[in-house]
Amino acid sequence: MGMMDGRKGIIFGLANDRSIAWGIARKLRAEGAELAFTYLNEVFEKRVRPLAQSLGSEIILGCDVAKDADIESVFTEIGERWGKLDFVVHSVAYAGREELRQPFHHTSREGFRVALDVSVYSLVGITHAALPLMKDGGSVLTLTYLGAQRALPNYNVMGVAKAALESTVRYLAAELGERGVRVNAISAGPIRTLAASGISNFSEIFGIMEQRSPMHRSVTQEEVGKAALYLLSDLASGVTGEIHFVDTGYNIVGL
Ligand code: NAD
Ligand code: 0WE
Repeated sequence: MGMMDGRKGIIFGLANDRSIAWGIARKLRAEGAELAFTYLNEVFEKRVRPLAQSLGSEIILGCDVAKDADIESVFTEIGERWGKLDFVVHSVAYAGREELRQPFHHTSREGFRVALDVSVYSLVGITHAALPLMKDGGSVLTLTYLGAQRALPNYNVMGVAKAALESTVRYLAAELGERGVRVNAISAGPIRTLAASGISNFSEIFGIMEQRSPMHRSVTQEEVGKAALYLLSDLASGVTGEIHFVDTGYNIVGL
């Protein structure tokens, strides 16, 4: 008897077995959820398809979240195959490599636009498209980072995007509560994933987590998965609009 038996959901943002989305997917599947996955393009498809299949998934679709038509066709397909949807996991973010390297005041208009389009607007577009399928209510979850609330070195336009994402969570939650659709975010501590690779001072960031966080260690994909299970399941039936930190307590300390 799983906590998610009979529940169907779609996960955006699986890239490989280090993705936060993978930690979430495994937990949801272990509790009986039926999962659909999307991947960005053929490069990602090669990794995503076998992972998704290993969790018994049959719906594995391409979707560039910067394209309205892609989002639309994903939910048309889900509608035809499942006819309903219980949850959505949005685990997608992107900013141009340059924007995370240069000083923040160098951010280009196009770099700003792309970061907010892919990392923030996508949650609006996806939630809108999912709504008609969430007939018995539903739960939407996204991933954010402390850089939304504090100015952190190099996070730059992604911090601005995450601030907008957290606000988007509140506006969606306020509006969709009466339809029984909850919208929340997990603010995860730093985790070594594809999106974290190529960030020059990542080892330093890990060292700081180990030194300064109340639990003196970093978080794991599995720990984010467990919190996601809570927010996506009936356990969190009274929780919406929340930014829930899963960061070994780092956000609460000052020094
Ligand atoms: P990841 O690289 O495994 O996942 C990011 C995903 O975004 C990839 O699957 C990529 O294909 C997808 N993506 C990028 N542009 C896209 C587009 N246009 N259309 C569709 N998909 C697109 O890395 P991750 O660390 O698991 O990131 C997942 C989420 O977690 C992101 O929102 C990230 O900001 C957030 N997060 C990460 C950390 C961390 O330290 N790794 C901490 C807090 C929050
Ligand atoms: O949200 C993120 C990463 C998001 C991300 C990462 C990349 C790297 C590759 C978005 N876009 C890109 N574009 C690329 O070209 N995190 C929370 C992980 C992260 O990223 C940082 C961090 C941390 C932590 C960037 C600078 C400083 C710290």
